[in-house]
Amino acid sequence: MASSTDLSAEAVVSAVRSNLVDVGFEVHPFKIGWYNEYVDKPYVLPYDPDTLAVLVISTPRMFEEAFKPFVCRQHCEGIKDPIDECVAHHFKLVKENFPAIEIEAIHDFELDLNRRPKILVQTAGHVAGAVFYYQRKDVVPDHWSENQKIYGVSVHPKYGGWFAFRGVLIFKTITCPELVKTAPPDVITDRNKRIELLEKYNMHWEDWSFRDIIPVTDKYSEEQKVYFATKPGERQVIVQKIKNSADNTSEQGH
Ligand code: B12
Repeated sequence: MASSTDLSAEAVVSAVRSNLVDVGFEVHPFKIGWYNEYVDKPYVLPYDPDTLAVLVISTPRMFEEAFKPFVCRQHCEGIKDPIDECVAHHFKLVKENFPAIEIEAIHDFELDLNRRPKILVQTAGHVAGAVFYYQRKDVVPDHWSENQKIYGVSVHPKYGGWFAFRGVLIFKTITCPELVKTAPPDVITDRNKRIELLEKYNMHWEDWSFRDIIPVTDKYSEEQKVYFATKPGERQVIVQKIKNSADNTSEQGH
């Protein structure tokens, strides 16, 4: 267990990785200053620019390796969102690993008092060098009418759109002046392809097609797709099925 504040940033990141990678997450360090350079004032995080933060992403494996074991251990009735609770559980385990360090964990779904997201995970993913964030301004010359709102979307080099941002952990007392910034892989360089990506994400996101904009090494299982396509209030049935099939498997094993 890591317990001292004089831990190096490198040691912290490698300990966080060993907590999270085996259960299907990716961990990407960045400096708070890199993030703050891009975002507008209301989103600026109030820390020294060299403060260490890590972005946490869930890969397609997270459903099998973290979520299913989590729901099988828990009484999920009454839990607001089992995926969010599962991620919160794993963030808590990371925090417990560093009792001497003050850590702020910000989930992707958290809002501030003005109902703005507390963290813009796509920008964090870009500055961490993990996933390129394609925005309207990356299509030059512009393609849409002035009053049309086009939301940006991040594309993972291995999983395309088959991943989710889960949040950021900020290690308040750890600075990492030596961390080197790397550019995220620009996997969609062609203007027409960027237009296709942004239109699929903005206009047809429900058909999942934006997620396959590049060839991928792994994607969500059918069961995982069904889970995410189900309205949050109706997901309990699927959770129950996962629990039942785990019970059956363990009975067969005895
Ligand atoms: C609010 C929200 C929505 C809203 C509004 C969307 C929006 N982008 O504003 C609605 C409800 C419409 C929505 C819908 C969806 N969403 Co949504 N949503 C969010 C949420 C919670 C906040 C986004 C937000 O408000 N951003 C604020 C604006 C102002 O940020 P911005 O446009 O990026 O602007 C900043 C950057 O431009 C930056 N900046 C400036 N210059 C530069 C330069 C560079 C180089 C960089 C990197 C940055 C940068 O500064 C600006 C801020 O000052 C995020 C999670 C999160 N916490 O970020 C998920 C998120 C964007 N949603 C996501 C998804 C998947 C969806 C849906 C497909 C539904 C779903 N959950 O399955 C749909 C698809 C969109 C659609 N067609 O409707 C994913 C996207 C994943 C990805 N691959 O990119 C996210 C990241 C959630 C997650 N946990 O993974 N969403």
